[in-house]
Amino acid sequence: MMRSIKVLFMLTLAVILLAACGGAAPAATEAPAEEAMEAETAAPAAKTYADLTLCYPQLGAESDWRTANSASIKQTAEDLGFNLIFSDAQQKQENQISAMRACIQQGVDVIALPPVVEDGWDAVLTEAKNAGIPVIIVDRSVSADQSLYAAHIGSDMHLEGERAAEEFNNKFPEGAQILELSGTTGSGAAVGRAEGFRSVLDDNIEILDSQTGNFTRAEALPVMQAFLQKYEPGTDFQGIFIHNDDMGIGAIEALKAAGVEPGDLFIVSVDGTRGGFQAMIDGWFQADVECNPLLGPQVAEMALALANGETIDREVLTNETVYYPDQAAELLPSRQY
Ligand code: GYE
Repeated sequence: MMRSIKVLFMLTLAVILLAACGGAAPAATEAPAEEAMEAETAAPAAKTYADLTLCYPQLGAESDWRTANSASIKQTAEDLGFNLIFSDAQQKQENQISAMRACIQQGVDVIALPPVVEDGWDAVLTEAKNAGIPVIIVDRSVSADQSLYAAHIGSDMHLEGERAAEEFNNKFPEGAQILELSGTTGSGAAVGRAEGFRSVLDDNIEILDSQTGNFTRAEALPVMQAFLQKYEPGTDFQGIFIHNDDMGIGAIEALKAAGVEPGDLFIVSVDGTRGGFQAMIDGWFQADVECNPLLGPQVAEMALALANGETIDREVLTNETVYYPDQAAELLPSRQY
């Protein structure tokens, strides 16, 4: 009896000791090691919007178009629940570049860049590429090699220019002289619109002068005033092609002050903002070529796809039209920007 108690005691002691010394350890550590191996080889779980950080180094706040574009990306971030790093470069490329560098430093998932001008992006795009951060070029284009960015989402600026030219061709079959108030020098929007315009404009329509108003109301006003010092409206020129509605609104101020009446000149603008619609209702613009700023949802969708390594379309163009004064009053209340 005594002996069997002793054996039992010894056995119990052995079990306790074994456990304490880690005798059971091999079995316990082997299992997690196997799991870890499996986790390494299995595909990582797909990212959702909750895991996504998107950097949007906005180029500025120069126009109603831009305000609507910023609002669209911010609203989309709120609706879908991704983390948005937003900045405003005040139309300065160097500010956009530093904002991008800060985002690269932070290791964001994707950068969506609306570039203020076309040239000068190679260095920072290469930095993003080397860091493994895909870049979507939004709105305006860049001249950098396509291998340096993932895709472009935006409008066909060349087509917008062509559409504007068609309005002048239809209005002036006998020819005319016109002025051009162009957008930011070197920007994809201004370059594309100017080229598209010239590629379709009839030979008998002469562009008497072209100056930039940098896409703002404030800068367009003195440019229009200077035009009016040089050229007599109606006599020297019959129309104006204006690269965006905000500059159009600035120009209207100068025209009003000079005693020009709505309809005296044939004015075609671009964007289709509420301000542009009002200018059509008031008789100042005879056509407004649409350029849609509400790109947030498309940008977000592509950013998530890129973050998950999916293949995407390299060029996504926005579907657009031309608006005329006869629809303006009816459509104005439903305009979102
Ligand atoms: O037309 C103008 C804005 O790049 C398409 O920029 C955009 C242009 C737009 O300032 O209003």
